[in-house]
Order: sequence, then C-alpha cells, then structure tokens
Amino acid sequence: MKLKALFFLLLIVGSNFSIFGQEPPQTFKNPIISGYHPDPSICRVGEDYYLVNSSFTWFPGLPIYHSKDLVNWEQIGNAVTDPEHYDFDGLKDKLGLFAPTIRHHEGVFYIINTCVGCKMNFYITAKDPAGPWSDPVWLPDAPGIDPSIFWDDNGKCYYTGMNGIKEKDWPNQTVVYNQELDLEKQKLVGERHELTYGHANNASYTEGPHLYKINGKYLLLVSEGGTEMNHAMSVHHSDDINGPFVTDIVNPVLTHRHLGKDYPLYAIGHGDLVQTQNGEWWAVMLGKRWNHGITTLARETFLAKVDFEGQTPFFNKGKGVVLPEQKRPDLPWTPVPEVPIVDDFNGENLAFKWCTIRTPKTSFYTLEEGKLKVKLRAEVMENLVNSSLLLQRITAHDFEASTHLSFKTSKQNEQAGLSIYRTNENHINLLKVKNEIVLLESFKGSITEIARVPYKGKEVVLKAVAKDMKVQFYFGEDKSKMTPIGDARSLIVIADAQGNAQFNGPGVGVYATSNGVASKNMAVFDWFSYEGKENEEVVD
Ligand code: 6LW
Repeated sequence: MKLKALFFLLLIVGSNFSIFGQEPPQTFKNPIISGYHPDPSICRVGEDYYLVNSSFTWFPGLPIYHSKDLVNWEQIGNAVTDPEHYDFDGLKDKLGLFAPTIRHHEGVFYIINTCVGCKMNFYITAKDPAGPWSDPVWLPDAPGIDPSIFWDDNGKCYYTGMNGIKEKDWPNQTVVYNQELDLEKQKLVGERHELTYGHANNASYTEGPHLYKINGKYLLLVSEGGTEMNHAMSVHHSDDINGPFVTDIVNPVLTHRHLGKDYPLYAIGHGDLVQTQNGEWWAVMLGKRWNHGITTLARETFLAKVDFEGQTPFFNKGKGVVLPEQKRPDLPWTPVPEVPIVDDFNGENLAFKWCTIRTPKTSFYTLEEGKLKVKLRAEVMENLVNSSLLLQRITAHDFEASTHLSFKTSKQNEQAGLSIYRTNENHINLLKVKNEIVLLESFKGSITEIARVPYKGKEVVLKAVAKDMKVQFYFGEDKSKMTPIGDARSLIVIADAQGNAQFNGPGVGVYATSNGVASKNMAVFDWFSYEGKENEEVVD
C-alpha cells in the first residue's frame, strides 16, 4: 500500500516538474518547428504525437517528428529514403514531395503524398513511424495533389484530394474531391465525389483537405487563397461522407490575410487537427515570419488551440489568430534531447537532419574515423541533378555555421567547402580551390565571384555568421584565427520569392565538386557546427 502511495505521489510530482526538475513553462513559443517545415500533418497514437512535413527535392524526404506535449519535437526519421522509388532528377527545387498526410489505423501508420514531377500520388505504410516505411503504392488514378486519408466507422477508407478544374467559374478555382480507397486492391474504387470549391465563389487554390468525424458529423477542413498572403482555412460540414458539404458561416475559421502585410506572422494556412488524450483540440499549420521585411526561413510549423462551439472549430478562441506565444497544451511537459550544435561525424550514419538535393543515384559520402568524406563528382549544384551537397535546414533568422575541411587539389576545376543553399540558382558558396579560398554567390542564376584570397594550407575552417539579414563569411587555419572574406552578403539570396525560390526553404551544409570532370579527390570534413541564434521578437 505504502509503495502504491509513493508511486502516485511521484507521478503527481513528476507531471508538475519536468524530468530535469525544472518547473515546466506555462506557455510555448511559435513556431513549434522552425525553419522550412511546410504543410504539417499530425496524428496521435495513445500519448504520442507524430508530425510530417513536405520536403520537395530534399533527399531523404518527408521528415517525421515525435512529441509527447505538442511543443517539444524530435526528428525520428524520414519516410522517403529509397532512391530506387523516388527520382527527383530534372526537377526544379520547388517540385518533388508536396503536402503529405499522416494517419494511424489498426496498428499501421500511413503517409499519403504527391511526388510532383515523379509519378504523383502514392501511399506508404509502417508499423514504426521511425521506419522502415514500405515501398510506395502509386495511385495513378488519383488526380491532383494534397491527398488525405480517412477511415469511416464502417471501416471503409477514403482518399480526399485537390484537383484542378478545366471550366473554371473564377480564377484559380480548384475542387476538393473524395473517393473510396480500397487498400486491398491498392487503388481508388467507386464514384468520385466533388465536395467543395471553397467557402466563397472566388476561393482560389482550395487545397490541403482533411476529413474528420466529430460528434457524429463529417467535418472537412481545407486551405484556400494559395500559400502566400491570402492563405486561409475553412470548414465544411455534412452528415454523409460524400456530401453535400455545407460551408460554415464562420469561414474562414483561420487566416491572417485580414491583418495586412506588416503583421509579423503571415501566410497562415494548410492545417491539420488533433485531439489530445485529455480531450483538448489543437491544430498545426504553416505560416511565415518576416525578417527585416523579407522571409528567409520559408514556411514553418505553428500550433494553435481549437475550441468547438457546435461543429465549428474556433482557433485561439477570442483572438482568432496564431499567436507567437500562448498557454501550452494540457500535456506532460516532455523536453526532447537538444540537437547537438557540433556534428563530429563520429556516428555510423549522418543525423536525420542531413539531406542532399535530388535523388542520389550513387553514394557520394562515407563516415570513417569520425570524419565525413565527400567524393568530388562532376555534378554541380547549378544543374537539376544530385551533386555532392549535404544540407541541414536553417532554423533561425540569425545563425552561425562553420566546418573544418581538409582538402588539397592541384586542379582548377576542383572545389570543396561551405554552402548556403535555397535553389540551383540561389546559393552562396565559400570554397577551397587550388591554393585559394573563393566566395561565390549565385542569385537568380547569375554567379558572381565576391572574393578570392590565397590560401596554401590543406586544413581550413570555413565559417558563416548571419545576423540582421546579412551573412559574413570567414576562413582560417583554426577557429581562433578567422579572417573575414568579402563583404557581408544579403540573405535575400535565400529568401522567398526570389527567382525560383518557392515552396522549399534554405539549408546550410557542405559541398564538393570537380565541375564536370571526373575526379578521385575527396573533401574531408572533421566536424560541422550549426547554431541558430534566437533573437525573434515576440509580438502580441
Ligand atoms: C502544397 C499545397 C500548396 O501541396 O503548396 O500552396 C503545395 N499550397 O497545399 C506545396 O507546399
């Protein structure tokens, strides 16, 4: 009896104090997952929450996060990992893996997604969301993008998606449809039903649908307005899964488009709902932040409380907007391990955060003796192919990134170093070449040599310090003796809507190339350090 009492006492104390004994915070800050994490989809299994984001041509793709409290998220894997099945070559950076949906049904996790430019809609399954995930089941009969998956009480599974319309009644009109998905036959079956064009007769780009059954009625949540300033979310109700769906008079239920272009958080939309084990409803959605008037972190993942009045979901009731900071969900505060600032490449595999761009048809790097060894290959990042480029998402407006490189070449065409990358046309590279260090900037496809300095040593530390929309580059024999190279460059190079920069987001990492000529040379990185410097002002 005493033991049982002690156990319950510990439980109560534990839930009020985080495992580290600190008083858990009462509030959380948005975004909950910073850096480019667009089109979030979420599901709950017991006390565990799983979230997936779109990832375009980043490989591996579809990052998966886990949380116990909807605030602290840890990446537990990527759902798209097999180069055999997903060919992103030839795809612009804004194509590839669009908005996914993650759901759990009868012990199996499902992700349904669209590979734009590469065989379109498919679903994959897994027993463990950390993977392995199954090979894709392609759905050639499913048109459009933004697939979602829902099981009705009768066990039938339904596919909901967005499709274009030939005969539009207004510009950018699209339709959300559903159709039964026979998981045995692995294809859409039966009649396709058009559910909504959006909440108003000018709703453009109605997309990102998700179906729910709440209080015995079907609720259809969709996004409208496109993923920029006019982004919004609306809900539609029906007693029948195939409709007719009636638009809710309260629509749009969430948007920031009425707040004007200077409001700090904008483009809010593309959300997914989840009910906690304590009965609360919350929503994840995408949004953007300004950084001195432009957006350099692309679309991030935000969280908002949802309260139902009847069938209508009210987002942050009383405020009706996504808040930079608010009371956190009534869940046990469960911090996750900090992502180490320095990656010393001592592991057997690269951390989940490391990705390349487009599909690696050959393995171009190894981890040996605590070093990352990257092959110099003819491929260059300016072309729509996979090159020897490894990136992690930039997660803060101000950041510091540096790496220790060991590289020697006698050939003019061979380069290796540090890269800040948004697209094949928008990037800044600090590279070691034959007896020199060179700073190259590509903006909207035009490449400029910013600076070039002599450097004979084999070992070099390369560094980038981003602050207030500028990034200054440095080089040196070691961390304590760094010299600036070139002037501070504007981060507009990685910003949204600059040239072909759309949908995806910026990364920082390492790069090596022999510029079109075969090479046996290697670039050896001893460590890589990335630290986001939070200086995000909180507004309310
Ligand atoms: C996503 C769609 C969208 O699939 O952009 O603008 C696509 N809206 O919902 C890529 O994020």
